[in-house]
Amino acid sequence: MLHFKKLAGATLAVAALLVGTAHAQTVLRSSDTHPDGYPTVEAVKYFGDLVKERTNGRYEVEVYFGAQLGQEADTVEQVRAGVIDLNRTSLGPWNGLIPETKVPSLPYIFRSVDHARKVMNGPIGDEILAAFEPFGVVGLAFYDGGARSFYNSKKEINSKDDLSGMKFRVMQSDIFVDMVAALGASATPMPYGEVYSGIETGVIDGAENNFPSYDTAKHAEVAKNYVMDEHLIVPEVFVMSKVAWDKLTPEDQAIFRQAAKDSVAKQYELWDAKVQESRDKVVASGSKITEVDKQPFIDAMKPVYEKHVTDAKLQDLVKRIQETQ
Ligand code: GTR
Repeated sequence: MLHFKKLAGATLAVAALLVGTAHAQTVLRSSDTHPDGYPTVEAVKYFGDLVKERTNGRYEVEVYFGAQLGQEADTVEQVRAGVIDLNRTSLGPWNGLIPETKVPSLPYIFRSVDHARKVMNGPIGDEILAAFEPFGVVGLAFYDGGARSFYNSKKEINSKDDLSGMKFRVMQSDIFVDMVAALGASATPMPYGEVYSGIETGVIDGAENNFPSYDTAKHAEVAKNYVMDEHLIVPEVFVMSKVAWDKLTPEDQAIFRQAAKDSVAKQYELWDAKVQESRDKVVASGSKITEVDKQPFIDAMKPVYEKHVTDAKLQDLVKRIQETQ
């Protein structure tokens, strides 16, 4: 009897091991600079849920939010090297590497957030996602990053000329440096995580971002003047390291691609709610939001386009985006 029990126990243990092997689970690490609960973080978690469900638990995704794996510019290198498996960033940090990513990062390239969604979630977006592949990453999806506007700790901005001589933090991309210069101000590229103290200590007068970032990174505490010039609508991008991607079967690759596409609608829904929530929150805590005539801002961007839209391929991309209704 004792012998039988032992045998049964051993059989069970072996069976458990086999089941365990059949469901061998790979946990993929994904980076995000934003805190837990932010729409991009939640959209990637949702992607992870879909992947887990559709691969019967063989793959799981863990989101390292709040820049736990580093600032965006560093995580771009890490995902290319396969140190991290997945990454959600702005398109900005990719500009120096992948020419096609420069086009949706141009000031006033999109007429509205809806226009941006239409382009980035359609064939042009897919074309730009495909441009990542030669650089060691697979572009999976674009999320909405809303419109970015300037904010500062010094004064209310009522016209383009009010920006003259002021110092603003930008993301690490030449386009944004040139954009700020074209407006008569000066740009300091620096990591997102340093912006709060940069404003607080007066190293910079302000920065530029959408309402959810202005709110959750607490920039609204130190820079109360927000002007609705909406100079950029830079998409967010979700990518996978080619190192991790190449380990997937073609069937699993299809599951990952589809799950990423399926997470887009979720992100849009969360994003819209967050923009409203953050805007209400910053107003309640004393931020002053001013409207401004955007035309002088738009007119000032000609030299930025001339400098960065240099070859026929990028010119054609600009044209097709502008023509998208
Ligand atoms: C946010 C974006 C982040 C990061 C940040 C920044 O809007 O979601 O990924 O790029 O801006 O300004 O660095």
